[in-house]
Amino acid sequence: MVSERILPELNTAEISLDRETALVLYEDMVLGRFFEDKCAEMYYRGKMFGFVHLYNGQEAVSSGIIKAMRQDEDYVCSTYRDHVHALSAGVPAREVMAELFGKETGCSRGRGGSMHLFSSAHNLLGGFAFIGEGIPVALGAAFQTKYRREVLKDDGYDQVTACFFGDGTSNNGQFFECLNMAALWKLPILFVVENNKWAIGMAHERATSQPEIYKKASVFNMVGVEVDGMDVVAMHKVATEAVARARAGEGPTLIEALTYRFRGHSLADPDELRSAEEKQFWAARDPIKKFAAFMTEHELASNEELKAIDKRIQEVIDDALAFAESSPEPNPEDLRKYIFAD
Ligand SMILES: Cc1ncc(C[n+]2csc(CCOP(=O)(O)OP(=O)(O)O)c2C)c(N)n1
Ligand SMILES: [Mg+2]
Repeated sequence: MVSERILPELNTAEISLDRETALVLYEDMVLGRFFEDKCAEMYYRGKMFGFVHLYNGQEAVSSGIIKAMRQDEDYVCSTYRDHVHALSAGVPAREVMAELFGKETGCSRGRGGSMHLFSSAHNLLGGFAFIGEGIPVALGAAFQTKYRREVLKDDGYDQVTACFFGDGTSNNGQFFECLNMAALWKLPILFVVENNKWAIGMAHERATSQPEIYKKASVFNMVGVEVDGMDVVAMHKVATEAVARARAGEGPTLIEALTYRFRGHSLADPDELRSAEEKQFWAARDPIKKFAAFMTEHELASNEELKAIDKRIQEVIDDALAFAESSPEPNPEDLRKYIFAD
């Protein structure tokens, strides 16, 4: 029997989730899942190239956090596992898919690919191939918000930044340096660690002296919380509280989401290091199935309504694929375009 670190079930009697929010969360998680499944299909059919890191299993983290924020106003900073964060932040599936095909219509004009999604329109600060690279960038976004508000006295700036990264990345120096600065300056930022137990083939407990990452917040006098990353209701609740704290000028939060990736590290990974038992344990906690059951149980939606959403989202994905495939390649004459700001 595997012994897994999980949290007690959320007491749903304490939760009041309205139908509108629930539908947003469900739809966003399904969008993420179907998008990634389509990527896997395209990759294995030889139509998509390069490194592709999928997010299956972790959807509750992206949807729960980002849907508690203001779309296009707040900032989202991702990693190389960035497709679903981009979708939750409002980047159209067409633009994300086209980017993965290296097309001119992609959100990074086809120059970035899977690990470098970017959208100024949706305040997506980027996907980053180097681990921990996004943390100082997110810190900078949070700093400029606070600087404009408090030093330049512009009340229009009250944005919150969400910075996502993995358990393995939390052992890197940027994590500690940026936590210190964020706490010192009370920056409006959420550090969201997606603890999926593995950093490629390195088990989390083998790589860190204190596996309970949220506890690392305390040495910086920061709020640290652990949350069930397979439960979108729990994620959304924690995110709503952290966003309110950040927006009120009360500073950052370190959120450790206990989650799991259902596929290998990347689509090139044969995924032979994790035991079948462990994979089965987490597969049984599928966040989408769990939330679908929650919604029907609490009469937030019927099974038929959920099926209709699934069908509609599949059409969005099919449309995104057709768009990506029929879009033009970047013009070789534009090779030097977008290297520097105009
Ligand atoms: C600075 C740097 N060092 C090493 C790597 C190689 N690398 C790519 S992913 C990864 C593991 C990251 O694991 P984690 O932070 O847990 O994120 P996950 O892949 O689980 O989402 C490493 C070491 C890298 N990309 N950048
Ligand atoms: Mg990890």
